[in-house]
Amino acid sequence: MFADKETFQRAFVTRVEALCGKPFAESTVRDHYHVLGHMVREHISRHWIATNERCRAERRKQVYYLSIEFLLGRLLGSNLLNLGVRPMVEEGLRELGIRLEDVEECEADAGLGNGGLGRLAACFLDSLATLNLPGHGQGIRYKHGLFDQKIVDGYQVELPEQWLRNGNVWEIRKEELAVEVRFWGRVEVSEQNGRLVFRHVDSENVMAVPYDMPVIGFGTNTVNTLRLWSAEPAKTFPLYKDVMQYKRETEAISEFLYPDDTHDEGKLLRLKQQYFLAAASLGSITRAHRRQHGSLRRLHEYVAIHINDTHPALAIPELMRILLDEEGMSWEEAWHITTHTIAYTNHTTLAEALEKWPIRLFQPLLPRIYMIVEEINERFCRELWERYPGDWGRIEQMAIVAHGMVKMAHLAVVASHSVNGVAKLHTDILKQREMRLFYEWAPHKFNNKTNGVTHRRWLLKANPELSTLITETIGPRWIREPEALIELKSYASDPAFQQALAAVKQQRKARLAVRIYEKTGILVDESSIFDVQVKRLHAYKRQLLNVLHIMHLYNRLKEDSHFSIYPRTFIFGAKASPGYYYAKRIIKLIHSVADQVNNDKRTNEQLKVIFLENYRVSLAEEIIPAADVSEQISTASKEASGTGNMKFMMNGAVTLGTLDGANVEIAEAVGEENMFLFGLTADEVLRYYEHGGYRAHEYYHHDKRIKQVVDQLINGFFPDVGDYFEPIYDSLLAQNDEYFVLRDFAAYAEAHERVEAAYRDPARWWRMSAVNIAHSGRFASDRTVAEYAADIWGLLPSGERFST
Ligand code: DL6
Repeated sequence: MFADKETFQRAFVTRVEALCGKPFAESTVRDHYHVLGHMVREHISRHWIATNERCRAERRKQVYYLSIEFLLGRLLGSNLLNLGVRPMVEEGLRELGIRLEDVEECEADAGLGNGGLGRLAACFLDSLATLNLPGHGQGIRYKHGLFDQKIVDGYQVELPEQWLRNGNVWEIRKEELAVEVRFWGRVEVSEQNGRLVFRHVDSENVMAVPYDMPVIGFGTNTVNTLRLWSAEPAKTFPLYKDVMQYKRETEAISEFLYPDDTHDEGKLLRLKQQYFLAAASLGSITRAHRRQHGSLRRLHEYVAIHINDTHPALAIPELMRILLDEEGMSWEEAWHITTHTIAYTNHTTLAEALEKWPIRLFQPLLPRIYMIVEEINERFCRELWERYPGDWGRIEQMAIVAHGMVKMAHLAVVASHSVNGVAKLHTDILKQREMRLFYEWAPHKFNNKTNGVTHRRWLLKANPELSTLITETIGPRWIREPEALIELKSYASDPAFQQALAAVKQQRKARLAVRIYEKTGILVDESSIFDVQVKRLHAYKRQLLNVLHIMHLYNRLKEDSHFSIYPRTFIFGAKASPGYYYAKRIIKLIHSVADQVNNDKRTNEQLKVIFLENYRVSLAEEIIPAADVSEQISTASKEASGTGNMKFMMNGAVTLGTLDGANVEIAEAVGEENMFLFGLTADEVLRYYEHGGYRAHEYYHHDKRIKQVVDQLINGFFPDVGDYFEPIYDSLLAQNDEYFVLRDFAAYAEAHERVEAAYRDPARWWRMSAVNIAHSGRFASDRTVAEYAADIWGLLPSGERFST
């Protein structure tokens, strides 16, 4: 049906009428979206079935990537692109009077994630299929993804997200493959033939129903599966509970991504979600394996299970439970299989993000699982005792269960054969600091896999203008082999190429300017420098540093009539977690500064501040291609890797950043002269944390620029906010500026001056931009996934690649 334009058009029109029950002339753009989605699904169904059969027939090893988040975004455009039919469909629709762009806009973003971790999972799925690797995602089919953000008077308001409102054309419900998941109850222990037998009784059961979505590779016949689990009432209701309450509690498990966990009820729900994902995934993985191989004795030879951060770490005791209680294996055999199957990625060193569960919640909810965790802990502590006799301190620090808590990262390290960080610096920090004792205990487990992003979505799809220019310049090889982008380097100083690159950027800036006007009513200068910081709102990411610097520019423009700057448009996009009140205050601050700056005649021709609400994947695809400057300004040592930094460089933005996360490797690749680096290094920051010596007050008192902007937070400069910014002020002074905003302020301001000087020199600027694109191939997720496959999972590719 996608063989050629005419066949496509005929099939499309016939299906619109058949599926929508109305004449083609009366069909709506939503009808077109649904029909096109169905056509894609129908088209790939043969390959989808064949991929599964091939894996079975060839008895190949497969990886299951368990993740609490999959931030997929929209799928129609990327599916058409991966099938190689997008231009043909676009033209076919155009002739029928339909704009593909409008059809794509109909699709809700599948926002089943919060930020980098979830988007990384989505990039990995794309790369796995494209590399013909048998790799499947397993996650939760949240009814509501990450909240929709509305800004009201500058304040964030959260609304429930509704991605399933109009159905999901990509999914297939597979009720027959449901898995029963057990909570609560108690464990009965008996003895049979000299063995202890454990039975989980009086449990409250939940049905995990899978919805499968195809993951289509680019130019291949591989179609992998993303399986999302939905929680539904089991066939047998608990007798002791009100039926409606049971139904509500059950459905709540897959209702929201990240329920508020500031109280016990929310914590319990999160823990339920985590076990639900682990048990449903393991149930289906082991069932399929048993069916094919008769037992689970060689599971680790055919199956790799990757846990994306610690959220799915309950897969460890769940696999042990299956092997011990259902398969009747000895502890030693079960442990061997489990530890050779599971691998773990750490995505953060932030203490507050390292998960711990109180035993008082864990044990009653998951009684058998808790017993297994305790046993793992006891055996591990015994091993440590033999290795480090008498070193109680060390054992206490490494224990999995301690001080009334279950420490999920410890469990994940102990039971995995591989532990990886997501950028060189991050892995080094894990090894030398956060997980030093574990590294000393088992150095062979630790390895680095620097993140990557799929250049198909983030360049080929998001930026067709730049993609065309690249292909015209170096040919199409980069599409298959992103590292071939390096060939662009020889054009970096070529005036004709630079001019074309500048023209492409201009085109995208103009398009974003229109979007900004539509969304905010604010006109921005398309020839100004588009300086962008889009990412989750978090203190360590330092949106505050950016906004304080804007306040400083404003102050200077106001005070010194001779001072002028190259016009700048500062663009922000960020969601703050609903319970993260400090972050919400920063959002309000950005809006207050924007109001001041954008409405002041003295400044608003040189300075504009834009906040684009509801930042999400589809919005990122519009913003990133239009960026000149990519703000990656986290406190060094805090950002595990970052992936936005990679998407921006791929689109020719130049990074203004600290030597943090993958910025370090970007700098190694492009050379420091092709970035604007500033600020404390990770070593310096960590030294301050360890030895003290930083006094924010000194920076406040000695730099009058700093004093002025910090005072403005509380001195009535923003008249309508009362004392709303006082906690920000206090974080900088009373709490001694944990993220070194004031310490890095001067260096940041100076780096901005370097940005301006470079931008005023177009030959230099466009060379920098081109060099960044040329080196971005190394940061494609195809490279990352190939490394995971070879070093961690032991997977081999199979399937065909087509010429595209
Ligand atoms: O690895 C993906 C992504 C990294 O690029 C970010 O640097 C890191 O912050 C993020 N980690 C998380 C986990 N929780 N926290 N914070 O989202 O992972």
